[in-house]
Amino acid sequence: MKTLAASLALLIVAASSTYASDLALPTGEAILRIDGSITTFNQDQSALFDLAMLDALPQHITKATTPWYDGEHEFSGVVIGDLLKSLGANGESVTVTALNDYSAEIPMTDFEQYDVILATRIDGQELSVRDKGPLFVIYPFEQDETLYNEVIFGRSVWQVASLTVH
Ligand SMILES: Nc1nc2c(c(=O)[nH]1)N[C@H]1C(S)=C(S)[C@@H](COP(=O)(O)O)O[C@H]1N2
Ligand SMILES: [Mo]
Repeated sequence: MKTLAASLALLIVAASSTYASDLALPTGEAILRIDGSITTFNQDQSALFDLAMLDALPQHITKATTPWYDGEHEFSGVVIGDLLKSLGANGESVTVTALNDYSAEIPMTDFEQYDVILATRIDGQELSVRDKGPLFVIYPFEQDETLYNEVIFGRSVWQVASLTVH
């Protein structure tokens, strides 16, 4: 009986440590912090990501003409809705904050309706900080032309540093 109790205790410890390590710590420079109403963390109450961690997730391409670059370009990165779901995000909106402290409030319904990506690349090249990188919120402008408006441009945050779910 003692061994059974010990085994059970071990199982619980093993299960909880598996849970805690669901999201590995970044080994490179952390370029994204997600916090607020999420259930998966790797540092205190936050989920930190480096570029390699984002690259390891399913990638999505949005080919679109945007107000920020001449002509059509291919943006690639993770679908924000998928990323949030994988962290157990639960909320009405997401505050997206940039390196320059610009921030925008994006209703969760946008992520349910559209494959909005957190682009890491334009035409296969990493987005540098001087070129609105390292992360840029890109809506699928070609999928729905009504997205081409000032409200959505305002939610199209470049130089993204963090997402807060609430
Ligand atoms: N990081 C960052 N992203 C931002 C902004 C900003 O000031 N900083 N302005 C937003 C707003 S309000 C709009 S309309 C567009 C403007 O882009 P533009 O200045 O390149 O025309 O970017 C959006 N994304
Ligand atoms: Mo704007």
